Amino acid sequence: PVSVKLENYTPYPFAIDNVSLDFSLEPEATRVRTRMQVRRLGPGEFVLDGVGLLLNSIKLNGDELSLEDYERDDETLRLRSVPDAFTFETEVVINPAANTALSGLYISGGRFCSQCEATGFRHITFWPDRPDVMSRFHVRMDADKARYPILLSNGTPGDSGDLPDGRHYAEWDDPHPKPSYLFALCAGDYDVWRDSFTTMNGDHVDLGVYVDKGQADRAQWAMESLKASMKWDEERFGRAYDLGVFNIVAVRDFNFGAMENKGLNIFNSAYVLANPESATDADFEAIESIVGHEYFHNWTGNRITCRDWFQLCLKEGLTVFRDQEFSSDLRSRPVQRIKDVMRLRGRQFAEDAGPLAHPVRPQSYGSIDNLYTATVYEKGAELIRALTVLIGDEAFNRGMQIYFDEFDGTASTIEDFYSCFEKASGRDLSQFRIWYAQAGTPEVTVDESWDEKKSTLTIKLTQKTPATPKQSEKKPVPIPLRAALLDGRGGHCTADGWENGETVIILDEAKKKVEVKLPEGAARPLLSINREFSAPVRIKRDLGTAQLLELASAETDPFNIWDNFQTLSKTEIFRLLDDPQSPPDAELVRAIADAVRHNESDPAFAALLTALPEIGELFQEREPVDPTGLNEARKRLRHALAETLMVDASRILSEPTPTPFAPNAEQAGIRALRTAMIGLTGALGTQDAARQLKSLFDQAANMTEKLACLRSLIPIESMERDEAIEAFYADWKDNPLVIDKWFAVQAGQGKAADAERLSQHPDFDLSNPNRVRSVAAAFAMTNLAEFHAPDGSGHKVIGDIIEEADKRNPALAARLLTSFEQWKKLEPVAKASAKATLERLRDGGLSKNAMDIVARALD
Ligand code: B3K
Ligand code: ZN
Repeated sequence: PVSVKLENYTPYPFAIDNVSLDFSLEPEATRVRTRMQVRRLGPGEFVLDGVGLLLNSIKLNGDELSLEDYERDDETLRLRSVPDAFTFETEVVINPAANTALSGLYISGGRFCSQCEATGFRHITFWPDRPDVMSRFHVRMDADKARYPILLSNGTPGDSGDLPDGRHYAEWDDPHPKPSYLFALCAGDYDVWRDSFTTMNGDHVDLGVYVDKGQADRAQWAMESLKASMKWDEERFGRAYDLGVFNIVAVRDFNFGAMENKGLNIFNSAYVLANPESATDADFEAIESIVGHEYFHNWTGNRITCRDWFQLCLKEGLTVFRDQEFSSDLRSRPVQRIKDVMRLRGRQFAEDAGPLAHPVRPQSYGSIDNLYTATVYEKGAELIRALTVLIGDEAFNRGMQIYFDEFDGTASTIEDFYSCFEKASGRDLSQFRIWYAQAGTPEVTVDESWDEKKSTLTIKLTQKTPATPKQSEKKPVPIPLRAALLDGRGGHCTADGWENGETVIILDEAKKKVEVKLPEGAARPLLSINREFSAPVRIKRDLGTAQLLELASAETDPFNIWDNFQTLSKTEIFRLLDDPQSPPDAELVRAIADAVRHNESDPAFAALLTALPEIGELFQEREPVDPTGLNEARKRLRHALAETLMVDASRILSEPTPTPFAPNAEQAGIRALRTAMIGLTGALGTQDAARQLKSLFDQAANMTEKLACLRSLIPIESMERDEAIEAFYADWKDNPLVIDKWFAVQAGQGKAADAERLSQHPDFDLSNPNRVRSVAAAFAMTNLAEFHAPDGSGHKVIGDIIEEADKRNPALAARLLTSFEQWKKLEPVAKASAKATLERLRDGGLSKNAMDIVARALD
């Protein structure tokens, strides 16, 4: 497979200052006329991207070109010689109704919508489809007025009016130069939830959330989230919105979460629509965070965009960092941090440890769609966070302002971005940038010794990044570790250079020794390290259970309190795996239960304490790994925890759930603890538990608890389970987002046969990514023991779905294929089955996107 290389970047030799697009919308034959003003910047041919376009005409300075004037292949249009300044016009015809890949202009629910990042625009018209060509877009479209009464594009509306034959037209103008990947068009019949916002500069902005007919009230939370985002970016980063209109359109068929098109964000309806009856707290939280994320892109992504796709983390890592901060400010910072780290460890650490590992800024890629990874997003965000620890908040904030001032209106690079923080901090950050070039998760070993006589604690730190594909040699990176000296009584010990007993240790060499002198006669302090998870590393510390329990009770950082229990649980699960006859450690179980009780006043945090590490995380610590055995071991520990907490669970669940429902953090926290108790009840696995869960299911006043009951019931074979599955479907069959959840809980908790059965269900729909993911991703990415079952049944069912999905939607299939990323670690039987499945897929013929993943996985 051919790959694109960062080192081959060359600037585009032309500027296109202005472009007019004229769409005549028809589902099967949309005519697109493009007229651009072109100006030469340097030597080179005039080459445009264009894929699947039926070309009607080309004009240069008004003159029609003939076949010998240009060259065309499947992907480009090339003119060898052109004047230094000219007008270029094309007319093409495209077929949105046949666009099942959902990239470019397509139809969802009978309405037109578009998705252009990264390379969708070339499916709409001929254009230099690369992020460093920025133009002012003027859009005109016409369509049948009855079927498509609302016509939307980027920027602000201009002229509109009626046309003969029941058609009408509208114009949109976007004054901000932008790359083609931010272009958007939507046309159809929608209901709108409207509101407005006044910026800190006093500018009025009309806001609209466009949804399916009859669902306007379900757009309210997205609107609240949008206004909160606009306000937060003003307060935290001094960034105001820059157009008179901001619209969000919800579509059912969408390849990922949402898209930050200038002034016209397009969202997967799963991240827009919510009401108290049908949405869970996780839904409300995700909507808030994704609306924020896309809005924050207006400054980090749109006004300052990427020079090329290698710089993707420049907008994505930074914008994830911004949305995490937004959620932390709106909700609970420690709880947010724990959730972000769970996601990082579950997805990014796994990616970093397998055949798909790549640097946050890679040197090459095979298929750009496959670069939208946990590494670019989540590790990219962690690097920004580590930077804030390294240079301090003040220098970081100054650096951000320099970035906004200096690079506004440009297509930038990681080097540009870091130059701002070098200016702000006065430090050389070249070593920090190694983080961007090196794949793999650094492992930090922490070794302490205490010299009683000298009252000195010696901390020995070493770092090592494991080899990753095509990168065997690794350099040390600067690792900022927040640290504290704990006194064991809930406070800190003071020492030289440790203000309030806290400091940041920068481990920037392979080895480092830190000596901490405490006052004479001081008792040995306990070391708390990587507080708040200040650096995205794995910490290795040779501490026994007793020492870890002591540390957990002395901790003052909520993140580390949680993390100590994670470490303890991990060790215990591995012990149970190796010794299947031995009972779970009663002392550990009691300690977790006590911590849960102790933190009941912060129920969201207490709920997280009940969560044992997921199989996906445990996977990373063993090779070869036996997922079935791991799952059994984990279940035994969970069962013991459930028994210990049952009295508490009964008490907590007998209290009334908060009413009236509000999606705020406070109520969500209470429901999170209730949900955790529902989960533990399910972990008992008895018929009695099934009866209890069914009665909670019947009474549940909100979707969070109802779904938790259903999820917990699924693994317990019982009449109650079957009734709940049926009742839930009957109640919600007309709401596709809720039915997605119904599919997902069954696939996520069931066997391969269940996933197979669900994929044959009449409501399973290969052309809808949400529905496909609700079975395939829920099974393959959250139900690892069943997916990797040694008989190969899990691999087969997912392989079959991927094979079918790939024929229509390569981006979707490629994403699902990443579920195989850990196959090389599997025990021999499951490993052979995974390999055979990948080979079968490869040999059967795959799309370029899917082949890119399979080839790298098998390499
Ligand atoms: N920028 C888009 C992701 C586009 C994915 C293209 N394959 C959404 C986001 O990250 O905000
Ligand atoms: Zn993004």
